Amino acid sequence: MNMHSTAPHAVAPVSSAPKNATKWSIEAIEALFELPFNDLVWRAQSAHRAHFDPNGIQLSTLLSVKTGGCPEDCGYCPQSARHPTAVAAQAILSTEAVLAAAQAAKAAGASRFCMGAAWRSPKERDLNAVIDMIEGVRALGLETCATLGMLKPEQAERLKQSGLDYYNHNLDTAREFYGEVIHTREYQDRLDTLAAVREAGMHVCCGGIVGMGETRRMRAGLLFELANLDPVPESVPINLLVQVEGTPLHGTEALDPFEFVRTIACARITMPASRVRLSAGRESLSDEMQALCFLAGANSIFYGEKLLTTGNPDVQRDQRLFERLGLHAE
Ligand code: SAM
Ligand code: DTB
Ligand code: SF4
Repeated sequence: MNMHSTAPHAVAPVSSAPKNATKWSIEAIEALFELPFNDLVWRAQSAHRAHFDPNGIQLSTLLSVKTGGCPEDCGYCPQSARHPTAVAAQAILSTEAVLAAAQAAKAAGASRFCMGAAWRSPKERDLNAVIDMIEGVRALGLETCATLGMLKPEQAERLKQSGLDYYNHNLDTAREFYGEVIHTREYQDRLDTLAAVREAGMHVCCGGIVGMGETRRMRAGLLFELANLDPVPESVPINLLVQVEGTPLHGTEALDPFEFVRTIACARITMPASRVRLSAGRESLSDEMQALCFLAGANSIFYGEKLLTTGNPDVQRDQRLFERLGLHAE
């Protein structure tokens, strides 16, 4: 078994961004959710096989380059300065520290390195520092991704010029539920950032979180928003809420694990050519549950023992899982 990617790390031109031939309605997505589980997973697996190697999983490693002290109030997030969590605010990391982590991620087999910062949006000085990191990570032969908060068109343009391949900015949830989770920025602000990223010519990584107390219709509503972005995001992270003490969403009733698998399957069917990433929350999932998620069309994971501030399965556990399931990194 080889976690080391053999595929070249060149990123496909943006003109290849998937267009969705099907315009999905919320009702049509809800109807998918309501299918018998076996029928749903079969449809998802069929869509998956039409577009991807069914046993290939893309590996992205995350690093928090600026942790905590965030002015936003996202109800799920341990990094908000407004929530009494154990996460302390830290200064931005040095480029050297970031490159050491990127080198280690590459050696462990990751193909993409994602840098996250707890900002509402980057200031001029922040952006200059991150650009230095991006150039260094790219020089190591890794794909680059960043998630830095809201961007203005000129900031997106500068990131693109520095060689940033992907920008992650999530819609997080359905429009109708959004206002219950986040009060410091609007849904439209997120759409504006996504438009700026697209306009600058970068690949879009955009997904959301489930298990925040939303209804099934709202899960369908999130996928509706994502699948109707034009072009569709190349990368779609589906996060299962990691409940952190001190955050407003700590104590939310846990989602039925099969409903999580259904969400992955619906993402795969509605965005058949996109990478669907089994994202936060993997540490709490059994190997069997993860196998179901891969069967339902997930073909990317966050790889490495930490997400931004919370835990993730360690490399040995993932290597063993890949071995047991005959999966390979790509
Ligand atoms: N501060 C930037 C922003 O929010 O735009 C970038 C980093 S932010 C931590 C990136 C994403 O992580 C959020 O949009 C959310 O989807 C996800 N996230 C944060 N905390 C989470 C949690 N406890 N469980 C699951 N996903 C989480
Ligand atoms: C995404 O959709 N999930 C990642 C990444 N994009 C930046 C972040 C998950 C964060 C989980 C909570 C934490 O570790 O702080
Ligand atoms: Fe800040 Fe991002 Fe966390 Fe929201 S999700 S509080 S913007 S770090």
